[in-house]
Amino acid sequence: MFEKILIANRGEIALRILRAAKELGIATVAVHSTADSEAMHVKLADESVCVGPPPARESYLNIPALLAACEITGAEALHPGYGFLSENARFAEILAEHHIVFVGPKPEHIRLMGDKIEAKRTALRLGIPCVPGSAGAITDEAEAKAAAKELGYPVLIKAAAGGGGRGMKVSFSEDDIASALETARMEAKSAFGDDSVYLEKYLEKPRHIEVQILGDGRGGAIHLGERDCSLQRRHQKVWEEGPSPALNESQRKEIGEICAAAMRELQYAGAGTIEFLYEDGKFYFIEMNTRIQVEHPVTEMITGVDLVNEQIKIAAGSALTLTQDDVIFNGHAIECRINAEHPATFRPSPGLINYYHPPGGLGVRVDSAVYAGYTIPPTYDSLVGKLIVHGRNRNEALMRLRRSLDEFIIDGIDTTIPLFQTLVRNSDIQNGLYDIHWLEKFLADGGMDGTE
Ligand code: MV4
Repeated sequence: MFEKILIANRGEIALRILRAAKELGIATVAVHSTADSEAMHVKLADESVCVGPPPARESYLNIPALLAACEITGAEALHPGYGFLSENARFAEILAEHHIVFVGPKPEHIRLMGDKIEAKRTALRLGIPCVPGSAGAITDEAEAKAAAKELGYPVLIKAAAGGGGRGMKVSFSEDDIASALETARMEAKSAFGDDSVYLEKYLEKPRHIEVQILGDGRGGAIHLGERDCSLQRRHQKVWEEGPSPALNESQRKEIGEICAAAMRELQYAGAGTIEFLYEDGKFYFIEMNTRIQVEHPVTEMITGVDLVNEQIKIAAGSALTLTQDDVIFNGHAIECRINAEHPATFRPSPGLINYYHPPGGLGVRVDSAVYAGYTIPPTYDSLVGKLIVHGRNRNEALMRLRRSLDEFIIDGIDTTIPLFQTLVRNSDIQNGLYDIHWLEKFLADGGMDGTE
């Protein structure tokens, strides 16, 4: 096992990684920008290194500074968390060249899944069901028209370098496909520097369901069930839960086993998430994330498996010690992403937290790096913390969520807690009846009016 690990991240995920490292007896190195000198991850780490000024590009994304921090402290491994450099294949290669272990998949798999056309081609080859679409990149209008005619409208044009919804355009008929293609290419070029696009049948009312997997890089792989992340706003997940209210036991087992078998074939190493759209009882692969995700605690609560601990052991070269039969699904978990934003307008609200009182009790987990007296800088994302509740069934989890939200006090800034207090009392949410458009419709219909 490693003796020392560097955590190339900030906020709640830096703390999450620190906790896993400490439990494994590994010394921790925090890195931080000058905006984060007072951050909790810096206070809790054994050592810390300042890697640059506030902009992420000059600090948390500053590869030479991170290499120097490893060198100075003697860290043998680096955990990237999520965001920042977590899905940068070149960074993983550079670390390897410097004999530092990247806690994550092989660079070839990061690169493969970063190209959405290649990812889909691979998924098809591995027997994962995909959204019907063009076989590869679409280069001109004639090709787009032919593919769309074959699929039937509406179709969706997506950026090969995309993900997260940027560079996506729906086309409803032959009349608008040329302009959709043009716009998608332009957006893809400016967002990713790559104007390659592909085409898919547009699914109108799907849910977003993702399968958590772990692979050991030598042909061992298991799945840890699914999370339903349909409740989102502007491609930002808001509420995640597992198991999905839409699936039954046999569907869960079937899609999980397909994913695990694919990862064994790929010899995938580390934690990964295979994302699907789910509509009318069928799964459609859209992309794969090759990192630990924000919502990983949902899976930890229902399986009892420490995913970050597993990531570190795999990176150190261990074979998986868990078998599929060791993964026992227990009850239901819900995560709410609490942001420093106004609950109705979503206007960012950085600033000083005067008073902080997190909820507790049975089945309640709070992953956060804030404290009373801490000032949230305006520089990074607005996640203040995650409230995760667990119950023996979905109803118990909902009851626990309701009372935890009512207990949670964060004074001095606006947070999205009131949004969740409204959602947990909504009958569609209580009945699990929602798709990827539900939350935006709810907000547009004035669901949070009166909170302004
Ligand atoms: C789709 C889709 C409908 N049909 N693909 C958005 C982000 C990107 N990762 C994939 N996305 C979508 N792909 C087809 N063929 C609808 C979306 C989509 C979406 C997906 C998941 C969660 C929220 C979403 C919100 C809007 C659109």
